[in-house]
Amino acid sequence: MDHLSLMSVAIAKNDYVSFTFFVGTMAMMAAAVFFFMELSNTSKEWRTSVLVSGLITFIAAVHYYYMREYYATTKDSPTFFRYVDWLLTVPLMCVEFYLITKKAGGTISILWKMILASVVMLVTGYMGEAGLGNATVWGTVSAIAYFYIVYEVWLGDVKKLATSAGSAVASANTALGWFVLVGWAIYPLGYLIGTADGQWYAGFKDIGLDMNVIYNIGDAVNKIGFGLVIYSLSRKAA
Ligand SMILES: *C/C=C(C)/C=C/C=C(C)/C=C/C1=C(C)CCCC1(C)C
Repeated sequence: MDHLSLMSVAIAKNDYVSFTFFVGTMAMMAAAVFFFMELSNTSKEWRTSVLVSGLITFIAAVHYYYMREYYATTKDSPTFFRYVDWLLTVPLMCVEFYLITKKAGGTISILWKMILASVVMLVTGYMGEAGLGNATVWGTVSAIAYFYIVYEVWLGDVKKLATSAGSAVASANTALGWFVLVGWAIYPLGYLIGTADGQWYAGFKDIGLDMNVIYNIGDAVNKIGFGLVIYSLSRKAA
């Protein structure tokens, strides 16, 4: 059999983009159901955090459903859906940092700084990917905003608050910090591949690296993994 038939859509065996869109849709759906179902046996103080994990994966599941369809019919990157998804889910991840540090005095102003930085990171990334100007320039601006978020989580206000909250919160912040430092760094790699035409590193595309596959792996790691860290914190610190 050459194809996996799926409604009207077929996935060729070596079509990793379609395959990861499909698996991504299922994984996000399953994760959302899991987080929502676990709400009823989550202690009250952690319920909002687990709820937000459910929302992040639910929003992603809906976008993956459309991205899969868009790619299957056009064979184009679903850049618009991708960035709408991120514009909704990345600020919600900033809300997670706020929620876990709130007990140690986390403020709305820190939350807004994080959200603002994430919006700058994503809007400039969209400009670069959509071809609205120089991709290297937009990518650089986006990376500066990204490093600001890394700074906040590892050395700035978020870090200080998490440390003063002690044990469980501090270790959760460190775990989430690794997602931001390593997990989120997957995305600029996808961006470089996606905007590689005419650049010195264009050859990386020839060895089979694909922007959408990289983004899909990044989303699975960061949305589901991040949610599971929050979930396990909610069990330990109950
Ligand atoms: C669930 C979605 C997540 C966690 C998305 C995160 C996206 C990024 C960290 C994107 C970062 C980018 C750069 C740092 C530079 C190039 C452009 C971007 C937008 C891909």
